[in-house]
Amino acid sequence: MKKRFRTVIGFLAAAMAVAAGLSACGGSAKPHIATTSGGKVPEKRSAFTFRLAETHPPDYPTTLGDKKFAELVSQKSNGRIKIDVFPNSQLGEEKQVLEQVQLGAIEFSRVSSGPLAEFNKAFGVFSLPYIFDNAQHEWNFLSSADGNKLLEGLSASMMLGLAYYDSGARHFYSSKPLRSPEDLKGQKIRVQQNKVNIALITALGASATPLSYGDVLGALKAGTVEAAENNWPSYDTSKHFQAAPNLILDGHQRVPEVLLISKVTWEKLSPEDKKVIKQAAAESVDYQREQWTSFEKKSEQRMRSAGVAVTEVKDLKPWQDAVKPIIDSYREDYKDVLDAIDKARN
Ligand code: GTR
Repeated sequence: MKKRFRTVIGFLAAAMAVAAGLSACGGSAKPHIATTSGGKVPEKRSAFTFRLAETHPPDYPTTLGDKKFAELVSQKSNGRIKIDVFPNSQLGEEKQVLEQVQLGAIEFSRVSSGPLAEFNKAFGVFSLPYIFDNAQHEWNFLSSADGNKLLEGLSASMMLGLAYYDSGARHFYSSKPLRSPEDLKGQKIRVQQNKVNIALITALGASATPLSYGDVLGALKAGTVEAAENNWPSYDTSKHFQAAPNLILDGHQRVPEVLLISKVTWEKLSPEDKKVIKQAAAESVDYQREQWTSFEKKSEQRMRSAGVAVTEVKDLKPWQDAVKPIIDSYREDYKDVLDAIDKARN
């Protein structure tokens, strides 16, 4: 009887410890709990273990940025905070991951501003075509107070933006030859899931099919879409080039990547841990951008030697003219941020 009573008490104590641990670090974090068998908790054990969802493969530049971030968080917290990076969409496609992040079920993620725009409208500005002249212009804006304001604004969507990562420029590619904007007319083109993209494709006289990233290769192979668009590294690692081997270097968008944390998790962290996370995120950016630059070059080389038909665009004017109605129709909605982007021009 006595023994049974002790077991029940032991069980209750363990359950309370789990509950206390969970409430201290967010719903899905896995706290380490002292054993009741008298064993000591090794000093190096993490207090928190969080998950970070990533779409791309382990060697992709965003994943390398995530890993650098996780490593810096571990260092700065003396191993108290552990972040496990899950690449290859193991935790779901970006839209589903963002829903989980809002609930606090996934604590961290790196996503593209493209799908993020359906959760926080401000991020739709990055899907507008040709708003940045080049990478320098884009980064002038992203590193400015106005760029940071967008990250902070994610708080209204139950997340907090920690940093931007590089994603270069996006170009159209198709199973059919592409030499001018006219060639896109009538094609079914896969886009990242947001409204601005649908308007953009419509303005080009084509038909937009919003799909999750993971569904694009199958759709291109099956012919349910004929074309898509992305940067060199995604075109390469997703193997979209196998089904859509004609690429035109129109550079219609520069859609930054965002590293973010669930607001549910954020609010449970101490001020000291919040600082660690913010600093680690900021410090991981240079590394991610270096990885981006070298991977982008390698991907381009790989694609050219794989026999992709690449069309250079000498004059962007016909492209910019074709999509101008989009900018005009969204100018009011994004007035402040578009003004800030104009100001960030060199
Ligand atoms: C990539 C981006 C991914 C994903 C993908 C897409 O450039 O890094 O996160 O959003 O584009 O087109 O879905």
